[in-house]
Amino acid sequence: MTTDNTSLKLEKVMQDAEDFLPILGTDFVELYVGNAKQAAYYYQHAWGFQPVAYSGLETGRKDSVSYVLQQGKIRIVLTSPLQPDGDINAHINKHGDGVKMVALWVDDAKKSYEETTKRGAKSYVAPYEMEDEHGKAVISGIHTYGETIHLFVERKDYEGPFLPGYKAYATKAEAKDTGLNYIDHMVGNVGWNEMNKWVDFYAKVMGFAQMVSFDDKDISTDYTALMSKVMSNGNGRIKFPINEPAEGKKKSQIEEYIDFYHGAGVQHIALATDNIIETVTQLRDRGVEFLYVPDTYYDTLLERVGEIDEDLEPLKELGVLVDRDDEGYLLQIFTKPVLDRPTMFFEIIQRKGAQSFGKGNFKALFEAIEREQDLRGTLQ
Ligand code: TYF
Ligand code: FE
Repeated sequence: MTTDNTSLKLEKVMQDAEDFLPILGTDFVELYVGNAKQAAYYYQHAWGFQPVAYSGLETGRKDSVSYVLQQGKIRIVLTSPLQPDGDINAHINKHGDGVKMVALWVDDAKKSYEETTKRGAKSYVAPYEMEDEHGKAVISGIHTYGETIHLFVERKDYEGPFLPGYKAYATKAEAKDTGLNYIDHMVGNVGWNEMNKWVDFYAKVMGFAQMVSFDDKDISTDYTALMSKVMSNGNGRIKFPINEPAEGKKKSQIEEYIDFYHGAGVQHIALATDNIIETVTQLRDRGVEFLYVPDTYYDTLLERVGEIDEDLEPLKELGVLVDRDDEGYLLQIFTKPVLDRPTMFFEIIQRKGAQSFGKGNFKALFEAIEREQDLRGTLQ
C-alpha cells in the first residue's frame, strides 16, 4: 500500500480543482429489511441507537414503514414493505436485508443531481420536494454499484425530526448509547474486475479522488484474496473503499459476499468511537458478536506498532486490532455478519492520527474471516 504522500497529493489536487459535488457529510444509511420493527429493536438495544422518527400506517403511509434511529451523527433508516410486490420486496427477496440508500447531505440536491447525471450517473430519482409543517426538503438520487443508491438530501429549509412526512417517536424502554460518533467509511464489494469501473465512477461522476491503494500481493492470505481502492470526496468526510475479489487458493470473502448478496453491495460500515474499549465492551455485553483474533496476535503487537496509550490486556480480551502509519495509529475491530446471510458487517474504529485503514491487520483479519467461512462451508 502506498501510504507515502498519496493523501497529501490528493489534498493538493482537490484544492486546485473546484469541487462540483460539495458534500456536507453522510445524511443517513437506509436498509431494506424484512421486519423493520424488530431490526429497530436490535439497533436500539444492542447498538444504542436512539429512536428519532417514524413513518408508516399511523402517518398515512400505506405501502411501507420506516424507523429512523440515531447515535452521534450516525443516522440509520430501517424500511420494510407492508404489501407484496414492489421494489422493496424485490430487493429483500434478492439480497436479504441490506443497505439500499447511502444518502449524502448536500446544500443543493438539484445541482448535485445535474452535475452527476451530466457526467454519466444513471438517474434513480430526479429532484423532488417534500414538505410538511416542519419545512421543506429536496431529494434526488443516482445509482451506484449493484442496486445501491446515492440519494442527495438538501435539508436547509427543514427543521423536523427527520424528513417531511415523518413524526418523532420514542419507545418506553430506553437503551444507553455505546459511544459511536460518526460513519468513518463505508465499503462496497463489487464483482470480478469491476473495481476500476467503480473507481472511475467515483472519480469522474462524483469528483472523488483515490486515497491509498493496495494490491492482492499486499493482502492475500493463504486463501482469501481481494483488491481494494479507497475513494474520498473533496473535503475528506466521505470515504468509500471498493473491494473486488481476486484469484486465491480458496474462495475470496468478497466472492462469498457477492454469492449471498447476489450482486454488488455495501460490505461494511465503519463506525467511529473515541473509546473503543468502552464501546466494544458495551456492544459485546449486549450480544454483538465480534471476530475472534488469536492471542498470538498480541505477542508481537507492540514491536510492530510501538507505544500506544491503551493497556494491552483489555485490547487482547476484546480482540481489538491495532495498526500504525506515518501519521499515527488506529484501533479497529470487526463484527461477524449481522444478518443470516454472510453479507454485511460493522467495523468499530478509533483513529489516533492514522488516516489509513489497517493494512497491517489485513492478514490477521482475513484469517479470522476465513475461520468463519470455513464454519459456513463456503471457503472452497
Ligand atoms: O475498510 C477497510 O479497508 C478495512 C479492512 O474485506 C478491510 O476495514 C478490507 C477488506 C475487507 C474487510 C476489511
Ligand atoms: Fe474498514
